[in-house]
Amino acid sequence: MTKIAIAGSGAMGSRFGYMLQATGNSVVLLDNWAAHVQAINTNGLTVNIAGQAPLQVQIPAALPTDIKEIQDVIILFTKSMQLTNMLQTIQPLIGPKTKVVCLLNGLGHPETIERYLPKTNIFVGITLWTAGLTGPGEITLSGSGSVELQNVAPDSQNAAKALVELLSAAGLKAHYSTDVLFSIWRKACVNGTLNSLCALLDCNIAQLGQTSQATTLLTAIVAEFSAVAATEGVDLQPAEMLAHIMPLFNPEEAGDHYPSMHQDLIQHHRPTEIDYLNGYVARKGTERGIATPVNQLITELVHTKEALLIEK
Ligand code: NAD
Ligand code: AOT
Repeated sequence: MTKIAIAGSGAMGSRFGYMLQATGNSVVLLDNWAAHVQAINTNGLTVNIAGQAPLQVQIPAALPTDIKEIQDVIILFTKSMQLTNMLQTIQPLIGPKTKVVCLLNGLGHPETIERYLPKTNIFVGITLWTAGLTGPGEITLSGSGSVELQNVAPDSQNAAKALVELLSAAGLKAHYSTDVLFSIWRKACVNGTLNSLCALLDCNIAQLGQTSQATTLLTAIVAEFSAVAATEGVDLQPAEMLAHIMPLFNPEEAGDHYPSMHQDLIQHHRPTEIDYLNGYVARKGTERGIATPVNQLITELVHTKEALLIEK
């Protein structure tokens, strides 16, 4: 039985924790939202799946400061801006053999995690699963997804493959990636176009796609992502990237979806992950002498909207 802590158990962390416990692992959900932790411990995690009666799943939850036992595996699932704080808090749970997995959206997370543990124990990737947090102790799940994962240190390939097995055994459809940095950049570019524009323009993905300006906007953002990705050895071809994003406008794909940045900023007046998407490209571009005016402006506009909407 693998001992797994989910560090950040909002929508996605709860989904992964629920699926991993269901296949016989020992899972604890860690989260800083006290009402959420209390609701899970009192009533179980409520899991809503379309067409099924809600499940009440008994699964232990705790504040990150309340657990001190060394874990076999820790899966990080905070929002990007909460990652450093979570890594600091969970230090007592990390032993010399603890494997730490990061599937957050956004750029720069491996470098952040490397400040807290050796590269040999760090595994990064992306996931196409989704989830919603409907209230304290309650998640809503729909659709299917997958995970791509790779080791950061070259000699940790076997450990990465064992993690892929662990996730796949739980139905999470994990795959070992041989170029996860490319996948991370490609997903960040999807989020850096669709999430930021839909949040700023208050629309869903299909509505953005119906505007005559969409192609111009996407082309300008993607060109800068591509130029900065190249400085990290990632070949993000602008034409291929646009060909990857455009089909998502279709309601059969992701058209009906309001991206998570729209949900965070416009619907719930919460801080966004902009500094790890367009903000990362703007910052690294400036540091490396690459012009990134479009991503700089988008980052400033999202921060301005945060200042207008988020109560201090
Ligand atoms: P989330 O917003 O559900 O949870 C993140 C944290 O915010 C949790 O600690 C949660 O408890 C806290 N939180 C949420 N609502 C709160 C409230 N009302 N009061 C107090 N605290 C609250 O985050 P998520 O959607 O699970 O995302 C985690 C990471 O996974 C992010 O990097 C995200 O971009 C990425 N991701 C999300 C999805 C998705 O469908 N949700 C899909 C792929 C990747
Ligand atoms: C998305 N959306 O990742 C994913 O909402 O953060 C998000 C997100 C895949 C395709 C289109 C949109």
